[in-house]
Amino acid sequence: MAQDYDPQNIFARILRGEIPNDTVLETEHSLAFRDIQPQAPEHVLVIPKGPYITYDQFALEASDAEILDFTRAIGQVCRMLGVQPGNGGDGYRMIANAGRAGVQEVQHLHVHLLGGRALGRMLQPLQ
Ligand code: DGP
Repeated sequence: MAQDYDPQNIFARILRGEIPNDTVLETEHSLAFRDIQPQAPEHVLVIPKGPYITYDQFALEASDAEILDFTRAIGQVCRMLGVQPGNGGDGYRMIANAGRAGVQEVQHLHVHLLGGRALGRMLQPLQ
């Protein structure tokens, strides 16, 4: 069963301006801001402004304009942070946690962009 979007989640409140944030980029359909608990020197969250919870839901239900804007915003933030490989950047990791198994804490779609240090392997291999 699809999960209901909770308009009181913390990122919805950020989007309404009820909670301050350290904005990196704002576009028509997306907002990028620094994570409050950074796990790397560069740790930015990119979120769509629409009420989407997970990436799969966004990918299947968002408008073309929202998907284009969100995708371009992610690319732009990588360039702004200078983490894109080549041109001086050393690389980054993009993570979208979803649901219980993905350990998603905030129930509004967000992509983590992490960089500025060696990030190690993604996950431990299965035994
Ligand atoms: P996730 O596990 O993918 O749902 O990660 C949620 C992230 O959101 C976590 O890295 C901390 C961040 N976060 C939680 N509350 C706030 C907040 O009020 N402001 C900002 N900037 N980040 C937050």
